[in-house]
Amino acid sequence: LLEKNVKVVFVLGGPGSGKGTQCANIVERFGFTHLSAGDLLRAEIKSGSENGTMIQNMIKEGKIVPSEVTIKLLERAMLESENDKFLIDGFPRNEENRAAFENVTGIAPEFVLFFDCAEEEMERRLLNRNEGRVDDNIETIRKRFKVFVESSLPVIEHYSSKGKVHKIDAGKPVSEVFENVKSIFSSFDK
Ligand code: UP5
Ligand code: MG
Repeated sequence: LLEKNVKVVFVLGGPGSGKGTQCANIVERFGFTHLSAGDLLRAEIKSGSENGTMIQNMIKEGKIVPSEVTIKLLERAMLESENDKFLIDGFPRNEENRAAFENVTGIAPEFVLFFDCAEEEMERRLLNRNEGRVDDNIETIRKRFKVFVESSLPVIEHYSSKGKVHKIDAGKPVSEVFENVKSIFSSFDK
């Protein structure tokens, strides 16, 4: 991976803050490859992997899957890709994820996007999504919010202290959020 000279942007924010939605726009406009850690874990469940049941149980409880599992999936996806720039969406989710990724891959992110959104708005979005996700019910949503505040916000604070975080108001309509996202990527590309 180091030989590929890979560039990584972490896309972070609470459940339903719009990470996946905005990543799709960034891919189209800026040529990144989108790697959603949650999507990779859900694909791993579907593939019938030996870890599938464990992953499914953790997602249902809103808990964070052991980092070696997630990192392996991310590494594999980056190695298989022809691209050299990646949006890593929804990872790292805790300090252990963060340290393990940096140790195992040797990669530090170029910067971090933080989609900041009120819980009431995120809850509304998740309850309206209707994609059949096992974690889109009010009990699990509450657990996901708690894990986000307790475990994931410290990761954002870590990168913030290094001056790497671009915080975006994600409570606005999709197109307005993307205007702000665009200005960050445009100045980065130069
Ligand atoms: N929507 C989006 N933007 C909108 C806007 N500006 N205005 C109005 N509506 C908007 O959006 C959610 C919904 O809102 C959609 O219907 C969308 O149309 C609408 P989306 O873009 O999907 O938001 P996103 O932030 O991607 O929400 P998601 O639910 O995917 O976030 P999570 O972080 O909760 O989910 P993820 O898939 O990353 O993780 C799921 C679980 O997997 C975790 O809880 C955990 O158990 C496990 N996991 C790990 O263990 N480790 C990992 O590294 C990653 C995941
Ligand atoms: Mg998502």
